[in-house]
Amino acid sequence: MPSGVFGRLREGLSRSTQKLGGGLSLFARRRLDDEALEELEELLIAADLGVDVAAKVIADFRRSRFGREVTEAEVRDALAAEIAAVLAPVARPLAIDPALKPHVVLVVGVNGTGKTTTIGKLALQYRDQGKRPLLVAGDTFRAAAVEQLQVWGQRTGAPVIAGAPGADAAGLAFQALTRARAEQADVLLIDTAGRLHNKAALMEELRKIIRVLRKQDETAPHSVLLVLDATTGQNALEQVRVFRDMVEVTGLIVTKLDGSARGGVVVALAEAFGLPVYAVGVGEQAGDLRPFDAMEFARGLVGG
Ligand SMILES: Nc1nc2c(ncn2[C@@H]2O[C@H](COP(=O)(O)OP(=O)(O)OP(=O)(O)O)[C@@H](O)[C@H]2O)c(=O)[nH]1
Ligand SMILES: [Mg+2]
Repeated sequence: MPSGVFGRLREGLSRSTQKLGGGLSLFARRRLDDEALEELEELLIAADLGVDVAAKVIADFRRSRFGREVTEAEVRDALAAEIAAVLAPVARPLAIDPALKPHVVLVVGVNGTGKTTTIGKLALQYRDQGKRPLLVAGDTFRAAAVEQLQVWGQRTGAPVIAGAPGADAAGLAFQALTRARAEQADVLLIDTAGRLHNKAALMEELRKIIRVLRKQDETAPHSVLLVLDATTGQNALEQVRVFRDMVEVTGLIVTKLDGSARGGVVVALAEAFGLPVYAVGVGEQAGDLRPFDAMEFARGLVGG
């Protein structure tokens, strides 16, 4: 039984692998002909890697190994290397600029993807690094959302700025930035609502938050972090498109990779958008946010 966050990522990815891995075992000592390559391509697509990545990998295999007899290990190794090459350029942590007091991070994403939880996890990491984060409960519509962030504040020792239920999120963000500047906080993490069923209203709210932040600091927000839930599979790609139309997304955090059978979607995201993957979520606890490592992830995905 794998333990710890490494184990959980591997375990989560191993579910993706079962789709891929079961099929890959068919490649034991098999000649890579057209039929085999076609099967392999279908496997990659079924594992959520996306049509483009699948086509690219197959083209490479065709060039380098066509007609040869390959072992399962050889296919896995080659596949891991191909996937790691797609992932490597996007494996970039969220760099907090120490010259900014504060570095403003706006956190966006669809309902339930893990925005609030991710803010809590980030707050813990910053506290552990000796930084001073400040959290803003910008999802003001639900009292439960405010309370949830307050619990994370207590857990991590990070102050939380919250308003009355129904308070104006932009006004709250403005106040929070004033306080963060006065207190020389290192990071201001702004939680937001993810009500995508009213896209126009959400876009207006996010844009208003950004507008008022810029009244105090025209370079804010310094990062716009889109949180995606890996279990939604290919739908995550559509969410990136929608949010990129609303705000200037600077990077992604992909959550729920501990329980997901769809880790392959991270590869599709990397290929489609090239946005940095700042970190990955592998559980519900404060310590369950991991740096994104291209080779480790690729290995986990192909298994073996
Ligand atoms: N297994 C697992 N669960 C997670 C992870 N991240 C978040 N969750 C859970 O997903 C659920 C939703 O997380 P939230 O942080 O409330 O998501 P949110 O985006 O803030 O949701 P809204 O505020 O409703 O928009 C919670 O039950 C979290 O504990 C993760 O990496 N792995
Ligand atoms: Mg939330």
